[in-house]
Amino acid sequence: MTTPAFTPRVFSGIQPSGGLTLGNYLGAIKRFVQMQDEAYETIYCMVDLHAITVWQDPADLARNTRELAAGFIASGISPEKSILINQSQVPEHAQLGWIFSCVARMGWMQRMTQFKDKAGKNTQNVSLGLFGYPALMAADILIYHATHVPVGEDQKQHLELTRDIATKFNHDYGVDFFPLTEPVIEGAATRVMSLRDGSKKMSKSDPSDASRINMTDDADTIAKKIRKAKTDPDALPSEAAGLADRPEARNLINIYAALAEQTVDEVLADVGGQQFGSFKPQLAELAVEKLSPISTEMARLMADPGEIDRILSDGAEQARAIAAPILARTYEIVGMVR
Ligand code: AQP
Repeated sequence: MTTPAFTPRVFSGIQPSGGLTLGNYLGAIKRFVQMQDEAYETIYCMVDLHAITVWQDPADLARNTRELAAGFIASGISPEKSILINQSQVPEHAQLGWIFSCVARMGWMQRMTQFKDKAGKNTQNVSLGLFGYPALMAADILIYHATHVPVGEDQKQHLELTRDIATKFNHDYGVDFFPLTEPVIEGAATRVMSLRDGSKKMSKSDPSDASRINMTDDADTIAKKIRKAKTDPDALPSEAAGLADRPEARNLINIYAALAEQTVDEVLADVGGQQFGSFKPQLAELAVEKLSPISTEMARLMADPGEIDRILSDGAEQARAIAAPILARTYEIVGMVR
């Protein structure tokens, strides 16, 4: 339970480790936009320090950070309503991250499935940062005493770890200082799957570009990727239960439902009985209708990178006004001489 004394505050971030995908948009950004109009302070972040846990070409990292900021704004996040930052401009994230690295236990980190997925068989050769990433993620959230974090399903375990770190810190130091943050995992597409393999998450770093829809894809590319998306030979069912053993069909229906802001049952009431040959063009049309205004606006914003940098610099100043006193109090609790 979140202690009521904490200001309702939302924090969430996305890595500038490639271009934005439809998965990031439906799983995270759409909810970010809604929450900025609810009763929360909202802070949204390009988590560039997380991105370098795997190799990033410096020029690409800078470009992807600005493009991600453009994607946030083009999707409806307003710098007037939300604080928009890149993580490295607010050094308090990394400072609290170190303290949390000393609170988190090796055994906790070893259970993180995202590390296992990303490291694969290569555990000895990946960066130490990739292993420690969830402690920094906990710091990203708790440096603002954030009470709510909208995320896709894949981040649920990291949010549980964030609560474990807050609990252990509060317990070890005998304080009630960090809130137990609530994950917000909602909507029809909390886990958008690869278009090539319904058992794998759609991901910006998947080597196959055909596996994902990028927010910068043009209409023809979107239509082509959807046309080629893996499916099965059966017609679509009329009820959600009929999707149970059909991951690719379920994924395309979930994407349609999330884009159309309908429930899966509402979508199936319309398209149940159709073959993919007739459903896919409808999905492509809807995806282009929803995404092309965003990609057009992203391109417009990217033409003025100085303006994006100004927004991020203003955001960092506002963010530090919240983060610095929380870090100062943390140091005091821990016993650091100031
Ligand atoms: N496929 C997805 N479905 C639903 N939500 C998703 N998110 C990511 N992929 C999907 C949500 O987007 C937010 C930001 O994720 P991230 O970029 O910080 O890290 P990630 O989850 O590792 O995303 P990627 O695209 O898979 O990045 P790479 O390839 O660099 O690892 C999170 O809220 C996440 O849940």
